[in-house]
Amino acid sequence: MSSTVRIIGAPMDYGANRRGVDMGPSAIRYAGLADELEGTGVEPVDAGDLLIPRAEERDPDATQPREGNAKFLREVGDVCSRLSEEVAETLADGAFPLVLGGDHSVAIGSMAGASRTATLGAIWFDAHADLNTPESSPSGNVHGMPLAAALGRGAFAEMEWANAPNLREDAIAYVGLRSIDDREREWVRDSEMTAFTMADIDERGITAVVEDALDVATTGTDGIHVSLDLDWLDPNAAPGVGTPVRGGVTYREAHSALERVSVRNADEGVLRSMDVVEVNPILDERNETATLAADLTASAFGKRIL
Ligand code: EXY
Ligand code: MN
Ligand code: MN
Ligand code: MN
Repeated sequence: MSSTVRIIGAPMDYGANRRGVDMGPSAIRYAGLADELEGTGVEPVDAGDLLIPRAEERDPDATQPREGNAKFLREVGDVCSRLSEEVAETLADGAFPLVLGGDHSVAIGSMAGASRTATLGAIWFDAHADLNTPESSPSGNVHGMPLAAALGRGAFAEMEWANAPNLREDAIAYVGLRSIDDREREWVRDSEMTAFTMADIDERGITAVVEDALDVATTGTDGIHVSLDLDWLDPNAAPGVGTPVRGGVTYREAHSALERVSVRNADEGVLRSMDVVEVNPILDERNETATLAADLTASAFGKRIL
């Protein structure tokens, strides 16, 4: 892994149903992300934020389902196309792209950029499956669709900007899944992806599950994308998210998971890109979810107690 970590802010909330997630990048920076990263020995370089017009400045009709059943899909496409360029350029420069969301639809851009010139696996730390298509989505919110977009499913098959060209479906692992729509359940079961639910974590422990997820994501790939949705954690630990789901991983389990990622990365250099998403400061308590996001990110880069 490169020792330069380029922080790319993507303050986008077009894909979420609750406003405020566009403040995520600022909140995570204020929580001390750069210092935390520096403490692990990497060199953080802040590339600033992508310029993203507020939703109110865009077509008011876009708040209504459009293009199938997806709100603001054109706007998400514009942001993700630019983000994909940034990520690809960061990798070409020999640096590591760390994307701060924003709602989870930013991952469409992260993975498109990270898979341009390399075969990519992914670990999806999330309560949700994020596998809806514009056709299946119950909400029309694109943050419930990034994996379907990256894999070119449903209407996304026609949207080149959304597809992650060398993302391997059989190298995608969910960790901590616990909220899934009926169609998504069928699709996850029929897919080549591997799903570790909260029940697997209860039964086997977080360490064993994350090791298996790392095996899945690194097999047959050049590197992995880690997507960290803060609603993966239990709302007790991470209250500042738009779609909280009870029964998530604890504060300590989350640290342990990202520490496993960093150990494997130190041994094998497996990390290629990462995004940290869904932090909503309006819903947070004293910036604690953003602080946790910064801390967990540092854990992925090797932060240790001793
Ligand atoms: N499955 C639901 C939907 O598609 O509307 C909820 C998705 C929430 C997605 C959050 C960010 O991970
Ligand atoms: Mn450059
Ligand atoms: Mn998500
Ligand atoms: Mn989620």
